[in-house]
Amino acid sequence: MTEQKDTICAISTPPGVGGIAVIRVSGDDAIAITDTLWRGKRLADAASHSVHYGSIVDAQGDVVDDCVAAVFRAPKSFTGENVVELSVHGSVYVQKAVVGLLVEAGARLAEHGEFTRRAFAAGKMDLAQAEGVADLIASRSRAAHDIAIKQMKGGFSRRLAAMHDNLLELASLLELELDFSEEDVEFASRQKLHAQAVELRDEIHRLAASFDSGNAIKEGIPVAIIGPTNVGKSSLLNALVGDDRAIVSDIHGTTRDLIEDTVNIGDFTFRFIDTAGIRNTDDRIEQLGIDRSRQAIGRATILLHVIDAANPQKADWLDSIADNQHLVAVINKTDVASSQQAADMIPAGTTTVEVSAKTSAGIDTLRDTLTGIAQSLLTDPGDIIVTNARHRQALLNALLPIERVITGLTSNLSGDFIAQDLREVLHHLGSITGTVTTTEILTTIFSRFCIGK
Ligand SMILES: Nc1nc2c(ncn2[C@@H]2O[C@H](COP(=O)(O)OP(=O)(O)OP(=O)(O)O)[C@@H](O)[C@H]2O)c(=O)[nH]1
Ligand SMILES: [Mg+2]
Repeated sequence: MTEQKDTICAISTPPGVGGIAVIRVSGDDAIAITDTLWRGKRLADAASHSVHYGSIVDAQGDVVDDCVAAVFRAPKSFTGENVVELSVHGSVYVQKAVVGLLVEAGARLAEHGEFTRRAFAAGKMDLAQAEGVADLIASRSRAAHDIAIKQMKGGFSRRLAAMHDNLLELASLLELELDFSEEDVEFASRQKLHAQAVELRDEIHRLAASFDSGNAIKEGIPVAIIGPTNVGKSSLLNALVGDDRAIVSDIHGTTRDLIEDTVNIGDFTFRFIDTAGIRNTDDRIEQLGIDRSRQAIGRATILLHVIDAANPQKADWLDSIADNQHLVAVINKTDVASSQQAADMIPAGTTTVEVSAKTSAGIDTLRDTLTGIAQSLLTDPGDIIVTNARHRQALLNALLPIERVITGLTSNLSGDFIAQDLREVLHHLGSITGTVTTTEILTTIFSRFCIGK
């Protein structure tokens, strides 16, 4: 794979006006190109990792802005190439003018994620770490940030490397067995190899399964607010997000469609989904809304089952809840009615919170209950959690051949067949960190990054 080595430039700070904007230049000629529009101490003479005050001038020699240039020389830079970072005043005009001058001087506008792609090509980080950088930039909560920074710092990559080593050891033990097969000597006990393969399979399985929680933490944990009409679901959404997000009225069937809002509580981002009240209806539009409510049940990590204390009713959808979903019964309107009758209808063992969406009584307790559940999604806070769909797919792809390895070892299959399956496992795990990859895969991954990253 050949990576282009031309010099690229881009505005690395967000679009719009700010106090300062950073323009990044990277490539063999980054320093020489910047020097052509630089007035101040020649950057070509500057040491690596040094900062300089000077001006940017246009073709006529007129000053566009005063700025600070930071110089990083290859290979000790983010991309491994010569890099100049210009901190200019954050005017949109200045930012565009400086980029325009850099392009006139021979740089090219960077594509999405091109700086990080070059860092990957230079071996500064592997693919999983590069994706961690993107997740870190996108993180909105402490929990999402913690997972991203662990990935960026190589936590996941180290775990994969350990698995890679174990697989190689398995393969080499099998090869030994093959080399001496004529002599009828068994070098590695198949039982031991089997135990090792099972351990690897369980690890791959655990990592793949952690995606559901990981993705929920990254994107916002989906919490569906479900119940009959008029129980106060929309009022509860408004109380939880602290805003008049959904229309509230005493008319049954007010909410017709899913209404979502995202809010941070504690270390987590939650995505609340208010739904149409479930009841029998002849109204076609309302029925379409109720169908969506039932679909929302299937997609939620947490279900808030809202019950009206003054008018508790049985729910027909409780049976459809999956094992990995968390149910919380929320008895609402406790400001006007006793919760006793409602509590009697809730299946034993269900987490129950009594609230009044109207007065906000109990809402803090409900928030605590939600963060408690979110915390439990991180089974072991120190453990690796997969948040990237590409990584999960690669892990699932690796599960099939590792299962074949296990069956092969129990059924005394010849070592060379097993070794072939082992290689396939290695291939899929390697695709996560990018030891095996193609230009198309790289282009797809980095196109999701922002320009200037
Ligand atoms: N007293 C009291 N009234 C409440 C409370 N919560 C909601 N209400 C009232 O109950 C009625 C229904 O509230 P909504 O939030 O619209 O109920 P909903 O479950 O979203 O109803 P649908 O959208 O029709 O399914 C409104 O008149 C609210 O003011 C509460 O805690 N106490
Ligand atoms: Mg409603």
